[in-house]
Amino acid sequence: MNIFRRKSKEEESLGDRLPPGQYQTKKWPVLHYGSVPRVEHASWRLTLSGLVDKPRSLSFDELMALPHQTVRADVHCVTRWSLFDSEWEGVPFRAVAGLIRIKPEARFALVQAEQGYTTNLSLDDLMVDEAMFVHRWNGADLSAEHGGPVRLFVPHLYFWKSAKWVRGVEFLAEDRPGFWEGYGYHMRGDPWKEERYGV
Ligand SMILES: Nc1nc2c(c(=O)[nH]1)N[C@H]1C(S)=C(S)[C@@H](COP(=O)(O)O)O[C@H]1N2
Ligand SMILES: [Mo]
Repeated sequence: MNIFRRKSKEEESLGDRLPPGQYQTKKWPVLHYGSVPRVEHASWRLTLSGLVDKPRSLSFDELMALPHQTVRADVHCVTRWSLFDSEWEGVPFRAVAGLIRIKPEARFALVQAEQGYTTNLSLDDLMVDEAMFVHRWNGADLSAEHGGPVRLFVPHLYFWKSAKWVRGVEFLAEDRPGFWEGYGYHMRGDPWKEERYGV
């Protein structure tokens, strides 16, 4: 039997903005493995390690001193919800990477978060304009539930790559699976190609 569901008028008007297999959610879900860690701004640090000339760690104030940007973007969770049109404010990944000398052989990163959550991305995916460390959403401080004080934000990939409660970036020559990738999620995770599972 061939079952399919016709798109509603509203879904059709979303046109090319909804990646294949996704639906739009109006309310922003909270989704993560484990409990919500409470991280104080004063004790938050971001550690840059691996293939760098000198490892370095940044305080929240040091992050705030870097140039900021606000990006209006859609995000897409692999569990099929997509949230459209919110405003994400933070510091471009590139601005943080500019503080250190990344060795030329580094091509990937393993991003580390509280409670052992990790996710892998290529440096090409992290160096795009919209990739950033986000600390505000729709004009308010990012809540703890959504990864505050600071989360990674890479909207062109499935949202599991946008690590909440981010703590570090390890620069690597070879790609290495993170938490979900180790359970079979895709190493890159492009929602437009439906890279949900597999390499
Ligand atoms: N540290 C951490 N970051 C995480 C996750 C997680 O379990 N732990 N889940 C990811 C997944 S699967 C999604 S969809 C988004 C959800 O972010 P939200 O709760 O702000 O919607 O966070 C991502 N970042
Ligand atoms: Mo997700």
